[in-house]
Amino acid sequence: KILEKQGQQMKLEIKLLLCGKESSGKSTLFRQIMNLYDNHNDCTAYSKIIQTQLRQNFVPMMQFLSRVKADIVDEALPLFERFSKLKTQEELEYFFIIDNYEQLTSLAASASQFINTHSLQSVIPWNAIYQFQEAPRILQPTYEATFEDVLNSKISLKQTAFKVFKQQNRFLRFIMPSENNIWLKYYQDSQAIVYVVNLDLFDQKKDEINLLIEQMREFDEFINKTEFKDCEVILILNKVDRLEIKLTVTQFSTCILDYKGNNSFEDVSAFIQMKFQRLNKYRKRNIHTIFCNALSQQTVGGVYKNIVEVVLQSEMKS
Ligand SMILES: Nc1nc2c(ncn2[C@@H]2O[C@H](COP(=O)(O)OP(=O)(O)OP(=O)(O)O)[C@@H](O)[C@H]2O)c(=O)[nH]1
Ligand SMILES: [Mg+2]
Repeated sequence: KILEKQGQQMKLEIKLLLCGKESSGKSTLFRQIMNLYDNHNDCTAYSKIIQTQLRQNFVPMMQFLSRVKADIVDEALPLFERFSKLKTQEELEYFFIIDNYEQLTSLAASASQFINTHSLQSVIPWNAIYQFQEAPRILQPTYEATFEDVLNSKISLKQTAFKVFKQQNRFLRFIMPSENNIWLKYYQDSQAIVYVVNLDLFDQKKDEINLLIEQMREFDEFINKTEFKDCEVILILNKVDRLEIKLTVTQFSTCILDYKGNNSFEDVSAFIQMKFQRLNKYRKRNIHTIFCNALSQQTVGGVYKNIVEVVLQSEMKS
């Protein structure tokens, strides 16, 4: 009977692949969806990890601030000389949580303020800024991570690669393909690909290649595999909040050389959307584009509804 039930569920199941470059926001998106539709919440388990991330960010943050000649660093130098001499995990913990709590939290506050007043939000990773702003809370010995903290930190999902959501008598199964492709056989009969792109990378390069262009190339290569020719493709252009902030200080056309338009968010985002859409090699299926800020619960709620609509409609067609 159980087997029969499982068999029926398999037939009612819709497989979605959740893909995209590392740090594009797959886990964040997934966490939000779980929180909205599955009441899933495991935040306090991450308290220690988040504290450790913040401690580890202190030194690079100070090095960065000293490069941009922030005077708050001078005051902090004696503190960091002592810090660099620490060796064991206990020493570190003691240093951060008990010994220098007052000094470190006031330093974090000055650093956050400096970042804001000098419009440096676009050059520092978002999770570092967030944790610095929240330092007085995070550095407390009794700190318990909130959902907000987990979303805004860089924490991978471990065991959730096969999460199923029930939707109008159907089951949506989200699958995150692993890098070494051992699941390739399993995910070949997927109905949809949810592909997450990190817009925050448009002004960055690796080996002389712009990282937005690089994501277009990877997207092209992935979605145009023959085994996916009948798959719906849902393209999530994520981190729009970062794109918007960066466009206030960076000219898009200096990063993407074939862009000839103005620097408004509307024109730039329309251009990016058009570039990705054009990569579709199979006319029979569509690329559905959704702009997203995965940190916003409301936005992700809309994105999820959109995804459900696309897959259920494509089911009716076939
Ligand atoms: N500002 C901003 N940050 C985001 C957004 N989505 C995700 N992030 C942040 O980006 C970082 C990476 O997000 P993850 O969800 O861990 O990325 P991932 O795709 O799962 O990365 P891997 O597991 O390494 O493949 C985290 O620090 C998130 O807080 C967004 O829309 N806006
Ligand atoms: Mg992840």
